[in-house]
Amino acid sequence: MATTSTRKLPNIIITGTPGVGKTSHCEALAERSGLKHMSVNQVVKDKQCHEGWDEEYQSWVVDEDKLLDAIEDEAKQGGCIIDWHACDLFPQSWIDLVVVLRADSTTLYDRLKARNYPEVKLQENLDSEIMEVLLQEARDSYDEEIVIELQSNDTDEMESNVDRIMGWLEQWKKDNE
Ligand code: DAT
Repeated sequence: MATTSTRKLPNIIITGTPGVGKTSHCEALAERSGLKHMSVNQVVKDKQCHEGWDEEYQSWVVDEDKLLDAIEDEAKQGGCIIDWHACDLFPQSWIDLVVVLRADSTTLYDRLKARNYPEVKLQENLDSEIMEVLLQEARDSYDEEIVIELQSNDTDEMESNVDRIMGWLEQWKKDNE
């Protein structure tokens, strides 16, 4: 059962396939809202919440228990914008809004190619986006009314997404005064 009783500010997850625009959205949102951008990637690296480096995927193998321990205090305080390409590990009771960003395949392909992703990782991520894996994970893990899907193909969409989340935040503050 979710409870916001200990939080004066909400916690928001910004999730989606790598390259959809999570970091860009989190940075813009953090600047406008004053909430903290919690880059899980950075936490994993800084606090060593991993079991080593996966050469094939060129990424850390995350130790989820360590990660949750590392962010628990901050998350319980509230006011975090959690930036991560998975969302099912965070306890429901911590989370007030889950934003799943989406991008068209061609747009995503170009973004991942520009990052020099290994072919196997690029293809898996494109498949995952097409199959709506992250959207389904969000819907399976949280109440449907807190999960929103937003398109992130260009800057106009990003601006309107940030406006929309800011609107949601103002309403949350009023409702939780
Ligand atoms: P993620 O954190 O999901 O991996 P990102 O924020 O690093 O994604 O974005 C990847 C690249 O795509 C980066 O060069 C910024 C660009 N991008 C992302 N979303 C965008 C949008 N809505 N409009 C324009 N560029 C965008």
